[in-house]
Amino acid sequence: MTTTARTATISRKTNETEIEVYIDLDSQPGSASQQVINVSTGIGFLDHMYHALAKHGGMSLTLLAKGDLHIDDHHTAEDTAIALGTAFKQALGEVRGIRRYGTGFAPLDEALSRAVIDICSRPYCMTDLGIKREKIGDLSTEMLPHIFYSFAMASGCTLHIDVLRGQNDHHRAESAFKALALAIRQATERTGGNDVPSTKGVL
Ligand SMILES: [Mn+2]
Repeated sequence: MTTTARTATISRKTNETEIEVYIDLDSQPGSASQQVINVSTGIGFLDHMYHALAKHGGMSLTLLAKGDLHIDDHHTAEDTAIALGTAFKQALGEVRGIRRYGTGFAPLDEALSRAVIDICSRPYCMTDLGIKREKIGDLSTEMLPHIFYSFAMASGCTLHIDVLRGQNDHHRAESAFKALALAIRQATERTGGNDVPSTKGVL
């Protein structure tokens, strides 16, 4: 059975940010496509999170952003999440022949997160991250739930992301992104069939 490449290239430019994204959903170790990750948003901790998402999600990802960081990190964090969600949706194409649901649990030392995704064209996002610090590096922690929300809205996925425990806020955030990566990897896995995974017959 031949499989089509699941890749997308997005350019997104506003007065606040200029973003280029290339994504390949099928760069798991052992696949024909070598995994290449190049993330540069101008916000170091955000780069670290997107890099972890791509790495453990089995994706290749180029995400280059130039945002109005002289104002603050808000537009850059939000718009990169929108661009990433848009590219993810475009790369997946019609929701057909994939598992649709995915669950990921990722520990990072004392922290443990759970992410559940439904690739369903019904965008929704619930998060409980329990992060106390105002910033991690140059990223405002209030942007963390907003990044997941923006990704969910743009990709058309339902997300539930909970940090179940953890003392260190860097660990809490990173385990949440890694859990989402594992959930995405499971949900996007090809079933080998070509059915639409819904009783409605369309997603
Ligand atoms: Mn880290």
